[in-house]
Amino acid sequence: MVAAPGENLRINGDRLWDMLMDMAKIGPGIAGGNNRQTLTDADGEGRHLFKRWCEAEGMTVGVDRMGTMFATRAGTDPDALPVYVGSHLDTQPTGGKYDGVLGVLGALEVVRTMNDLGIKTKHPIVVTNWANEEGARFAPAMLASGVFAGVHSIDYAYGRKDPDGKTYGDELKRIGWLGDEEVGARKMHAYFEYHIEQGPILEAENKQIGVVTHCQGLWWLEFTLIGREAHTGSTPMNLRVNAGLAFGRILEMVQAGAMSEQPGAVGGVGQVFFSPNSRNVLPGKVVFTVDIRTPSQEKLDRMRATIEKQAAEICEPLGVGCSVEAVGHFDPVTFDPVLVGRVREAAEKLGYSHMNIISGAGHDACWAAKVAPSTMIMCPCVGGLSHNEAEEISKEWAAAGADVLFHAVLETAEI
Ligand code: HGY
Ligand code: MN
Ligand code: MN
Ligand code: MN
Repeated sequence: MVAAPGENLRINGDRLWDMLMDMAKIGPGIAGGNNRQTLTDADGEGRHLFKRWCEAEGMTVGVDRMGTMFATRAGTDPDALPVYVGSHLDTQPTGGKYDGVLGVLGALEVVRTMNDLGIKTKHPIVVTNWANEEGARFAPAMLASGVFAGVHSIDYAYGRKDPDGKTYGDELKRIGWLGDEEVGARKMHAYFEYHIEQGPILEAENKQIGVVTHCQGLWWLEFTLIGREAHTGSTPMNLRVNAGLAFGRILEMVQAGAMSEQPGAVGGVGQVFFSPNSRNVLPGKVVFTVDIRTPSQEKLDRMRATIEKQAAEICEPLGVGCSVEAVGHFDPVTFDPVLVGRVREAAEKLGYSHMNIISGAGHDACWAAKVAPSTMIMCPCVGGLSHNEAEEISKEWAAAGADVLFHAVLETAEI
């Protein structure tokens, strides 16, 4: 039965939910979420499950030299560039079940629905699982899509180290997902990414769909502070070279800086390493990453300059050495207005409440937008919570966004 893309065409929400719950069983966390970090054995297991599901739908699965997976559903015009639809299966160490996963499996559900309905598209459809989106184990985030877009070299990527000193390149080989495709050789007609909002706006505004027009820009600034290891009990306060104190003051400064740039700016620290990290030793070295983000290019660059200047002013009187390296960055992104329009039209055609939204989190779509017309679709998440094992969405929200994805992709891939 070949169906035309009428108003009533919907994906199979129960099947999508079952896929999400089956994938969530791989790399379980300790509090109901997931720990399926990039290039761990659990990531490898999730990749195999995804590959099996794609091949069962008649798709062919290619893998590139960064480990990104591309599952292709053939189109009727072999010369037509494919429509890519993807996100990521890797998670934070205490991640939720839906961040990234909803986009990859939502894309697969779109293909399953096309197969159910006997729909043939002119452009092929490529369901994509980008490697290392999270940047939790190997910084920066969106590493593989960054190499794909020509932002990072593959040698830089292969050399990135996790906290145990293991390299991306070695771990990719170890789990057996080093592919043979040249990274970035593939050309895209368009790129769609479906993702949970990871913020509170859609739920608070009681909207089912986020029509994502932009993504805010980001800097990840990795500071290394050098103090002097000393006894916390016998070292007088005036003789301390206290890198831990400098860290605390810089953290307070980042907070105040972000608050001074309201509305629409965030800043904070999620990761810090004290060395030797012993209760009764003043740290000789403190390494931490400042994460700042805002949709405004001007604010983003001002915040970076201010933080670096004031960090040096904090460290100098304490005698603490201070160096900084930018380990992650992208400028604010504007998504493709034609594709954004198709998302909005699909939501309207399907009768879903919707609103324009700027993405607070970074996504592979931010780098895809450098090489092809790209956009995103968002669904709400409970309490706006994400990067937390308690991350939650409803089956209805998941299905509504996938319905919109289905129609926007169908419109772009052409029947
Ligand atoms: O950091 C981010 O925004 C994404 O979750 N990697
Ligand atoms: Mn994500
Ligand atoms: Mn994430
Ligand atoms: Mn820039």
